[in-house]
Formats: sequence, C-alpha cells, structure tokens
Amino acid sequence: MLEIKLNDQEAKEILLKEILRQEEGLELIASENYVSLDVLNALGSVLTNKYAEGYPGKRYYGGCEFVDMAEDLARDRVKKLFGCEYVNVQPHSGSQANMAVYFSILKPGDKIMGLNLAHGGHLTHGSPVNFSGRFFEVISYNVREDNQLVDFDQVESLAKQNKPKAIVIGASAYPRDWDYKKFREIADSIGAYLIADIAHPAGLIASKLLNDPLPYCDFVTTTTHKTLRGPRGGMIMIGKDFENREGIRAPKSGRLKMMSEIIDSNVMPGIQGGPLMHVILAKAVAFGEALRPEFVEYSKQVIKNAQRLATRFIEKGYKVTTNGTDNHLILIDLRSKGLTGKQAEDALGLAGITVNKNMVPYDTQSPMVTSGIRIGTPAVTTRGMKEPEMDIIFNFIDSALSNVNDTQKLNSIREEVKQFCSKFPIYKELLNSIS
Ligand code: DSN
Repeated sequence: MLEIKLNDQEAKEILLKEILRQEEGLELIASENYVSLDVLNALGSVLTNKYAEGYPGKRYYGGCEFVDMAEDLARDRVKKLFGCEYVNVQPHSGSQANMAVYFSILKPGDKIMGLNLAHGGHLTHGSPVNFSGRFFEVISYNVREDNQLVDFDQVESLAKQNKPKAIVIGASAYPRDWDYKKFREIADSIGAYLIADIAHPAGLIASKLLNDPLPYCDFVTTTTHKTLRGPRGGMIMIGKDFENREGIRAPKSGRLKMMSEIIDSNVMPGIQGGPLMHVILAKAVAFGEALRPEFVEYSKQVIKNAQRLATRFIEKGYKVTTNGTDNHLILIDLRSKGLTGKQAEDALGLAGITVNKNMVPYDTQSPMVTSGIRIGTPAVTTRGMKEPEMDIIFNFIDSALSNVNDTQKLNSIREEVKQFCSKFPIYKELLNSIS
C-alpha cells in the first residue's frame, strides 16, 4: 500500500482535493487514466534524485548501476509488449518523442504531412503554433466531410503533389483505426518516411485489438499514460522490418543500428538532458502490468464501453462522428442539439463529469468554444465499470446536457455521480493513508 506523508499542509490540502476529485467524479477525458499504486510508488521514489545522462552502460555520471537496470527493464518489457526491435524510453512526453524523430530525419524547412489539428490531429503533427509548424513546412490532410473518415484520395494527391519527406499518422480525436499499409504504399510512392504516433491507442495496440503500425511505419512514437496506463511520458520505437524497408535513407546493412544511434543522440543530447529515472522505473512497472493477460481484458472492455456509449448517444439522436468508434473514444457533434462544446464541458463539469470540448471536423466554432465534446473510456474502465455502467453514465450526461442552465439540476446530478462513483473506488486506500 502506498502511504502519503506530507508535512507541507498547503501541498497536502491540494493533493487531498485532487484525489477526491478523481475519486468522486467521472473521468471521461480520453487521454487520461488511473495508474496503479505500484506505478505511483515507483514515481514517488528516490530515483528522482539521480542524474543519468546517456544510456545504460554509457552514462556521463557515476552511480548509475541501478538506474541502468531500471532503463533496461523498461526497454526489455516494451520489446516484449510491442514486438519492436529498438526503443528509447527517455522522452519526457509525446511531444519530445515526436521532436526527436523529426530532428533525426528532417532539416528545418523540410516538408511534413499530418492530420489537420482541426480534424482530430495533434499539435505536434504540424500545427502553426507548435514547433512542428514553425520548423517545418506543413501539408495537412483532412477527414471527409460526409463520413469523417481519413480522406485517402486527398492524402495520396497531396503526397504526390508536395512530396513531403515524412508523413505522420495518428490523432488525438479520431475514433477509428488506421490503415498503416495504405499509408506505407503512399509513402513508398514518394520515398517518404512514415511515422505513426500511437499516443492514444497504444494500450489497445499492445493488446493486439487494433492494427499494428510497426510492420509498416519507420518510427512509432507514443505517450505512456493514456490507454497504456503508465506514468506521464513518451517513447520511440522502431520495428523489426526497418532493416529491409525500401526507401530508408541509410546504408543497406546496419540501418537499424545506425538509426537507433541517431534517435538516441537526438533525444539526448539533442533535445533533453537527464532522463527522469523515477518515471522510467514507473514506465517499467506499467509495461509489466500491460504484459499481463488482465490488461488485454481491460483493453477489450475499454473498446466495448466506448462502443456502448456511442450506441446510446446515437439512439438518443446525438451526432457521433464516423457513426461510432473502433477505439477508446467517441467524438460528439453537438450542433444538432443547439449546444457548443464549451457549454457542454462547463455543464458536465458542474455535474461532476469531466470531458473536454473538442473541435469536430469542419467545425464552425473557434477552438476555445468548439461544437463538440470528446469522451473516452480508459479511466472509467480502470475503475471496473462495464456496459451497464455506461448506460448509467450516458443518462447522467444526457440529463446534464438537457439542463445546461439549471444549476440545481446539475448539482443534483453531481450528488448522484458521487454516489455512483463510490461503488467503484479507485484510490480509497490512498485517501485513508494520507497523514
Ligand atoms: N493532450 C492530449 C490529448 O488530450 O489528447 C494529446 O497530447
């Protein structure tokens, strides 16, 4: 059991409030999850004290014999989990993982192609306000207006016309699986690198419930804290087939070794200094958990729960983009209900339900208002909630969205949500242990 002893009263008060918020509310942000007490224990450990610039066996500091073991354990477990040949577990976040890959293969001014942020893409896939859009020339591909699915005709014609040096696959708000093979064919036709950013569905891919990008993509980046349920952080993988892939700008033999060294040096010293060794130990713990059969069952339930919620919303006349989901999230277009994403996020927040407002494809509102909300099931599934609970959650949400201006009603839903959540405790031991 994890015990928290905090003598700093102000810090303790904040911590208690946040634990209660996570315990008593419904956490439906698609990129969030609840880590295990084991992961928390590793995170809150003395490994935070250690500087370890470099890599296992090749550090710039003494005293690294045990943190070397932590990093090796994390790397070995990732290789087993995803079947990759190489991994770097040091990126502090998904953004840094992407940055290190871009800097390994691109020069400033080179062209990259990624999914439009306003269509579900990610900041680091070429948004003008992000380093990716400032350092590189960006071509964005879209989803189709009629079915909200990736527009492959457009991907192909934009690729042929612009010849980007790298194509990025992946999204923050796309409820469907990806056809990595089709992207590979397009990338090969113009000699582009192919990068998959699987930050959102990583746990579902590790559980072999969604398509595997590793046989088709040159680089696979991810965060470790979403469906993978680890500590916050990032990593970069290269698959077994890299050595034989056509079009890689590297010598015919030893490509993987060469590219691994390039990636390693672009993570450190390229963009980061000392790795966060406590986080790397916690990553190792989370990967160990993800290797257990129970994790596959968990991932299956994450998808079932998202699909159940999608069905309930559709039945009640809500517009669910792509008309459903293959993964852990659904994206709801609230325009037909006369609501903005902001109104919905605020009302649901008052009702004890945390979601985020989100642009929907071809949105008519600004990113601070939006026409949609994104709902994800990783966290509630970790609490043990299944399909019957999704029906209850749907009713809470529908009721709140039907009464966005009725504070009394929203308060009463909040009480019901609290009662409901008390049947699925998550950090009760933690709360009881705080002194
Ligand atoms: N901010 C994350 C998300 O919510 O999807 C992506 O980085």
